[in-house]
Amino acid sequence: MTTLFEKTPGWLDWYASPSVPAFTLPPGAVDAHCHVFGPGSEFPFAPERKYTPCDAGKDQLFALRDRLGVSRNVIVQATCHGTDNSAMVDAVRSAGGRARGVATVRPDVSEAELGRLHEAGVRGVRFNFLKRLVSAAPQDELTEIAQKVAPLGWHIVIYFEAPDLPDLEHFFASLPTPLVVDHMGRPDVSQPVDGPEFTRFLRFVERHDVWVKVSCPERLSLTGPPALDGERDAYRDVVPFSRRVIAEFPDAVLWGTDWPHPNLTDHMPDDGLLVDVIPHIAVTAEQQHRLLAANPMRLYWPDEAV
Ligand code: 0GY
Repeated sequence: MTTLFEKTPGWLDWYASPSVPAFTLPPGAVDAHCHVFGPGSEFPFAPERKYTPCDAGKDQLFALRDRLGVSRNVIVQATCHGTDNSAMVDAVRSAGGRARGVATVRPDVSEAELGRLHEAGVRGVRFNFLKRLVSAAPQDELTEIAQKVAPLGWHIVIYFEAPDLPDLEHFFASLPTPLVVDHMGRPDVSQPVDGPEFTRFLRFVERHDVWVKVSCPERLSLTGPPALDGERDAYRDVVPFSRRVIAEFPDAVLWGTDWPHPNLTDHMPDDGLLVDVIPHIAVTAEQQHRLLAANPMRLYWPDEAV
């Protein structure tokens, strides 16, 4: 039976014809944060989801990968699929070793299931603290999950907003795995880059030795994409934040497109433009190599680290 889903009203679909970036990605570049949505007819969206997206399947993701000049993907379970990881796992398995996955699991997940996910290429789980995306899971349940995945050498991806860090930091510090923060901990970029909120985040990164994705300028920006057609200097207000993280922690940063960009409401980014932000935030060839290739390879493909 084909399942038909109606998109959340106002849903913005991914950008159909992204430009070819002006910036050439270095060899072996990894898009370390992207998702697949369905397709819903094959991989139905979860009943508990907070949004219903458009379809954005593995073939479309791989086409984007090739168009941008990306070599590998890390596919992060999207909340619209709940704890059913089958669309993500199918995409990872189909990538012929060129993808890894980050799953969402329940505390009662079995060792056998974790073993299957590992064999498919999953290397982490995601804990999401955004109330608009998930119903809050009790911390003891998350701790149970963390204890189950730690022996596999997995990490935990944490997604939270900057004002919530003070309440969450103690819990994060208790987790027994490496941590990877989505979207720089979602700073408010109208605040100064050396203001108290972002400085607190950077000291958290330093204290706990966490990885940071310098992703999602399109989600964080207040100035938005370029106003002029043909202008490629996008999301300027986010640049100082990303640049500071990369300068302070060049060996702990990752980059990703966030394709197909769930829940954007004012515009859908041209993924080619997102690539063109990179030389503004990683300003030397050495920083670019670490951000795009050396760091993600060390975390997700340690046997092939470059
Ligand atoms: C992101 C951000 C968002 C959504 C999800 O899994 C998701 O639904 O990650 C968001 O709405 O901020 O990382 O893609």
